[in-house]
Amino acid sequence: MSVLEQTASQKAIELENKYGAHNYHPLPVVLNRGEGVHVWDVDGKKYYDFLSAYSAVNQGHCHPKIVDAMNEQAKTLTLTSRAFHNDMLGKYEKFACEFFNYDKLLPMNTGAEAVETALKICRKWAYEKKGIDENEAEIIVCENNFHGRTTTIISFSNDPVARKHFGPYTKGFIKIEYDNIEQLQQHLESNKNIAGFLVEPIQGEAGVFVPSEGYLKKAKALCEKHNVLFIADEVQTGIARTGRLLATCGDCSCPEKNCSGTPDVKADILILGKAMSGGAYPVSAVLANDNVMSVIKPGTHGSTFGGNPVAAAVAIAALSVVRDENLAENAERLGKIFRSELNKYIETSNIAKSVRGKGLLNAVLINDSEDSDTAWNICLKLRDNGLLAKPTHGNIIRFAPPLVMNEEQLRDCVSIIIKTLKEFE
Ligand code: IF1
Repeated sequence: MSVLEQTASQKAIELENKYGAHNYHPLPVVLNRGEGVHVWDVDGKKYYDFLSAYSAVNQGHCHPKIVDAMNEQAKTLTLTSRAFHNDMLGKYEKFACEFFNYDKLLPMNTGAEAVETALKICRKWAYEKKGIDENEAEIIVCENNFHGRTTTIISFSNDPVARKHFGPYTKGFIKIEYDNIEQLQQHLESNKNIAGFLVEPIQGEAGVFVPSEGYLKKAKALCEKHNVLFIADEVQTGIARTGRLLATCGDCSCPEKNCSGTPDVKADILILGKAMSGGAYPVSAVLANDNVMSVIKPGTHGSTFGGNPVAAAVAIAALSVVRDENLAENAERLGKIFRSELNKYIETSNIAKSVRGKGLLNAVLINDSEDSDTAWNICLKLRDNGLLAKPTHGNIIRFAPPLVMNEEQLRDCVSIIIKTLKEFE
């Protein structure tokens, strides 16, 4: 087909294929506009976004308060590096520390960088505070984890595609089964070199696995008992996604007037990313109290863009939106409606096996083998029907809309999802 005959979508996809590394297999749709819970493709077709850029756009696409904050700062001062002070970093650090109730914040940019930072802080604390012998520290992680794609992080992944031919791998990690408190206990009781336990409060990429009631609380208590740092990776589950400000819902300065549950745990190291900026800018952060963060001294860690003035302004605006628009409460309420309506359909469905999740982080298990392309084909049909979602693994489709969605829109989406699933019955 000549370039002239190509559609705008085909042209855009062809450019990516020709000039871009092929490190993704996107759904064939080319977007060029986002607003709130909607995105539009280059042909002007409107969609509900049910992925939210993997929970980075919790506040909705192009939230005016976040975009305005970004624009104002971008016209004033974008980057000083940390070689000098600026008037935005301290304000952001204070705002976020009070928001999540921690003494200190170390600003980074991506989720993986924040995870790496947390691992470094944990190891340094182990040697300098706990007294573990140098280079002997071990950090416990969970099978089927997803914490990013750096060499160290994929070293403790068990996803063969994410690991293959990226060795040699970083040592010092022990893998245990997710949601298995006995295994955690065994390792903590038998190994004096354990420095930390890194865990996703809900395993997102693995397929939205919600652990048993009380798992996180028991894990935190075991870590306390054995002087091990509990490290919560809330890059995907944090910032109101699961119906609470944090899935771990520590005793943070939760904006909820009446939080829906009793706080489970307060992580020793909290890792945030994605929706820290509402998807407008790369912002991630590691929060901890002074007893842990004090191991970080000048020269021990850094980043050119970490905590830059634009990131600072964007993050303050993004977190303010979460608080002022009660996004956690909204996610909690709409998530219950979503799972209730899907469960009613599932009772009589032969294509959908189950729905699980918390708040507006949910997934539907498709009744087909893991290696089938049914989930992918369902997502293609959802796209045709005006809703964008993507399978996580094989036969699991993640459904995670922006948290600014209202009940009418959610019910409209539920009917699109059920109508589409019925086409595969
Ligand atoms: C991809 C997955 C989601 C994360 C948790 C750290 C990071 C992520 C819990 C790293 C990032 C993204 C990465 C993106 C797809 C997406 C993803 F499918 F990969 F696993 F959301 F589930 N901790 N998750 O979920 O943050 O460095 O990306 O800012 O790499 O394909 P990042």
